[in-house]
Amino acid sequence: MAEATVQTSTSLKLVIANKNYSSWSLRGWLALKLTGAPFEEIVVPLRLPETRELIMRHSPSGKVPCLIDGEITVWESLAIVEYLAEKFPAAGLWPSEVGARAHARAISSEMHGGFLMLRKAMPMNVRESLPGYGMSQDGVQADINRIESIWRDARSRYGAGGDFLFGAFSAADAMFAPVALRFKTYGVTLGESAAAYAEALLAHPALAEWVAAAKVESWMIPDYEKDGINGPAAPAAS
Ligand SMILES: N[C@@H](CCC(=O)N[C@@H](CS)C(=O)NCC(=O)O)C(=O)O
Repeated sequence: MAEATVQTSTSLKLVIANKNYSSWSLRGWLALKLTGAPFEEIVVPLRLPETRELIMRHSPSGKVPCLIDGEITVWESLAIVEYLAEKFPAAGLWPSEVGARAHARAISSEMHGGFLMLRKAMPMNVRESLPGYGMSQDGVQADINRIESIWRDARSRYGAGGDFLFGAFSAADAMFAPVALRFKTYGVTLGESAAAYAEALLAHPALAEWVAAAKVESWMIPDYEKDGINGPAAPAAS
């Protein structure tokens, strides 16, 4: 069995990969959850011989997430967010105030295109606890510092109305949610403000639902497990 579906009576379908490992899937899924619309979930596990063929049945890029709304197919997580924001304006995926909205889009784009060192060194692995792993790679701390600064800045400028970057949970939080999961898995130490925000993200019911589902998946990708990623940094030579 390689493709799992959860059926609902809806024209919306979201193709995603393993919940334990697929951070981009999580972003699209959270955005869709935020709309409150029912959808059919199609899960294609990564790194199996049939993975590419199964994804290509739905997504022309060969990557997930991919949203299918009747005749319309949208791939790329940020494009999915924009499509959903247009289709479900009442869901408030982006902040309503123009400056906050521009800021939310800027940091979401920064997440989408950046933090390559962090993403490579600390692959998402929801069910694992690997404190210290991944920190040995150059550039990872710089990525963490920039993310902390993005979080602190948004929280202090726009976050007063709630626990999230722009107060209420928005698409920007969906974009950064996998980072909070990585910080938890790899035991990354955060400053007070970033730690409180990460905790709020992890406590969000939609994210908790994803995590619970990830934990009961049986697929295993060795490259993203303990022996496949860099271990804790060696002690500095004296
Ligand atoms: N830029 C894309 C990235 C999507 C992506 O890389 N998805 C991975 C899963 S996390 C994928 O589909 N990989 C296909 C494969 O490994 O065969 C987005 O924002 O959606």
